[in-house]
Amino acid sequence: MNLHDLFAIARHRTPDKLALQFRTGDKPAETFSYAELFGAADRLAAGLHDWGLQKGDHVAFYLDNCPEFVIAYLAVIRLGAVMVPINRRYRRREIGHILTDGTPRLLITEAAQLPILDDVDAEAKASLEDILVVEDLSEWQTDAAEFAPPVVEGDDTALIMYTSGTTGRSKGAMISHNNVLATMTGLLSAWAWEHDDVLLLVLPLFHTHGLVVGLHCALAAGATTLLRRKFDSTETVNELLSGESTLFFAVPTIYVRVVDELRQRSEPIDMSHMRLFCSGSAPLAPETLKAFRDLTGHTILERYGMTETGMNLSNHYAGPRVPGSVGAPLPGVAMRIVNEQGEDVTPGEEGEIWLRGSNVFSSYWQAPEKTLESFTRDALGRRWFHTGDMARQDPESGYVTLLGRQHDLIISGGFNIYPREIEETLTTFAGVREAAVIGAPHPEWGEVPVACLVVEHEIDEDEIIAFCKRELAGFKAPREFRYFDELPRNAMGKLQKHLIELED
Ligand code: MCA
Ligand code: AMP
Repeated sequence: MNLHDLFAIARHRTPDKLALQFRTGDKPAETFSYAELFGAADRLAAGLHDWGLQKGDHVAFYLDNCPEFVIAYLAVIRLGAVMVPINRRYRRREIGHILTDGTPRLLITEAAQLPILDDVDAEAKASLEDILVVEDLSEWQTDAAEFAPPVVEGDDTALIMYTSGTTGRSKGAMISHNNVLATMTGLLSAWAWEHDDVLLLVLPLFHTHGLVVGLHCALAAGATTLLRRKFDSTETVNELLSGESTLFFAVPTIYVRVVDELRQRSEPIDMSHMRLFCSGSAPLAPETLKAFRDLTGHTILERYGMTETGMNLSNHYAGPRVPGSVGAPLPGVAMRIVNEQGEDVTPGEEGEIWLRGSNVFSSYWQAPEKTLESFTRDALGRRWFHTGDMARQDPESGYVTLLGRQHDLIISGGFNIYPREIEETLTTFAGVREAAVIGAPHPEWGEVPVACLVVEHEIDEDEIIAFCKRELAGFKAPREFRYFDELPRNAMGKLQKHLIELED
């Protein structure tokens, strides 16, 4: 079974139903029925096939949310080709790495992003044979009447998603059709998706949260997606109050902003038409959950996922929804919590989460050693994926509380920041001898990067910030700089970040 086999159910059962409505700013909404959306995808698949796109080829997407993103994605996976999404906030260095490592033949983007791509080193773009600019999408589409898509199996790769670069360079997690199907079927049942659900989707489609948890589940359920180019707190609250949607998924930063916006409203807040609000990708502060409940009457359902594994744990839809907890394993997900020796801890004790299930990816693209160190085989030969997330499971309820991460990772507004990558960038700036980047708590973003520097002479902070923003996504630029005579290191010379004191 592949993803299209599942989408085909709604496509053929409810061809005239609204599959996708897209709106940005004041422009009129664009709408696509199931027949129109999949018809457009078929025509593009036929055109891409004529261009020479083969099963297994990689296609990079550098796009904000738009209908063309969805159409192109459906076309690419229809051909058994692989989407390699790139975070739209990424810049020269990050884009260069993904293009170099991911070797896409084709890149799909918007005309407005071409200058950013021009800034990327030519060697990084060596594998690219063409760029599809979505404004010209119709020129790439051909008649699909005679088009016969190749056989795509469940084990074929659908996505390569770049993530977790604890070494400074992110790696591509190869996600198969079966992996995505496992997450979708788990969520469709656990969250009681229905065909008359209407999802307001403001999360970016280049990450699992927006793409798999949002778009895929909606298409598989035969539901409607109200896709927005980006999140805007005023527009989102207006839409949530308008009564059109039933589902809303977001990261905690978005809920913090929605709470602020709701507090400024004088009109009555009626969200009785909403069926479910979910949060994930970063810890939802219990205060945010409570404030949102006081304002709307809805208790946000928190869940826990990962790019490599899709969705893992969730609070139960029918309750209880426990503040600060990510709930219990979703259907089909097996979990262990283990100590440093890889032995199961006694329930209630802290340990690392290990997972297995059809949702778990098989390997990292061209990184066999990283793959090997990310899994452990048990006595029965079953592979368990090491999440790096520390947790404790309540012995009675089975609910899990996440306690932090083993690896050096900052999560800001739901985007991952690998300190090593910023450190490497900072030390190429004239005058910076050493750099350590650590996460500082922040009420809106959750965490923000703070740079601890050893400098050879005074540096201009505005200049170093501008330098970082040219090389990397803006959200990775340090929010603060602290200066040290030396950074704490152990006898082996390894940086001891936990010994760095941020207090003045
Ligand atoms: C934008 N900025 C940020 C972030 N986003 N700073 C810190 N952290 C961020 N996440 C900065 C920009 O650099 C810019 O500053 C300024 O904010 C305004 O940028 P803008 O693009 O207008 O920001 P925004 O649209 O308000 O974005 C905030 C956001 C966005 C909507 C919360 O960050 C977002 O969509 N986050 C969701 C990410 C997500 O979907 N994560 C799921 C991945 P300057 O101009 O100075 O540069 S995790 C996943 O998929 C796993 C599987 C899971 O469990 O879900
Ligand atoms: P990513 O690598 O972008 O897929 O991010 C996955 C990581 O996000 C996980 O390993 C967790 O550390 C974190 N994460 C996801 N959901 C939650 C949550 N509900 N609470 C806390 N952390 C989360």
